[in-house]
Amino acid sequence: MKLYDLELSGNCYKVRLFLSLLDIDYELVPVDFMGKQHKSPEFLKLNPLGQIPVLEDGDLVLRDSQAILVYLAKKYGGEDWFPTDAVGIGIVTQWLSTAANEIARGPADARVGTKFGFGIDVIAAQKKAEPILNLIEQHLSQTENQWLALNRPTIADIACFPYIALAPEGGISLENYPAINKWCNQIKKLPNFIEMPGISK
Ligand SMILES: N[C@@H](CCC(=O)N[C@@H](CS)C(=O)NCC(=O)O)C(=O)O
Repeated sequence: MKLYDLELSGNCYKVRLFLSLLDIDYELVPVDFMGKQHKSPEFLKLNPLGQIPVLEDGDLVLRDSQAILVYLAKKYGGEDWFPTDAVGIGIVTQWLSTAANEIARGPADARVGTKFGFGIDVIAAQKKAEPILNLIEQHLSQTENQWLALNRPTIADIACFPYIALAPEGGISLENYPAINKWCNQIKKLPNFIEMPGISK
């Protein structure tokens, strides 16, 4: 199995983290992002969107970090990380969508704009981050929600964690979010947790 990867990318990190939690061996293929390797003709054959991460597993080539988490969970993680019942699938998937939309447009964009530029409106992204951080804080403040979904670690947590934990790099303080901080620390205690620049144990 091969993962086309960028160390500083939260989307790539969520896949690296999950591969580590599942204790799966794989080959890491670093992509020269600054050199625009992800827009090269060879890379566009793997992902016509020109984005990383991309996972190759045998004949399968898969783009999108959420899709990759689903694939890995189903193929290698049994029922634990992504259940098969309708309610479980619905509840976990609503958080995968939140990761791909509200978290991507809020804290993730604020970080990209602050750290890398790329013409992003950082103030607008910081404003968008507020309601989703408040929603997650409220959700995790309830005793029955120690985790985002099903009161246990699932790929919902893995999908949402990186760009929430990296929010301070986008100028968004997490100081007033005690339940989010507690949740981040729980994730950091999972067996085989790995770090990335900006997220340490
Ligand atoms: N929905 C995709 C988004 C992937 C994405 O935006 N990746 C960034 C790096 S973190 C990228 O490759 N950006 C280059 C571009 O969009 O042109 C995912 O979750 O994997």
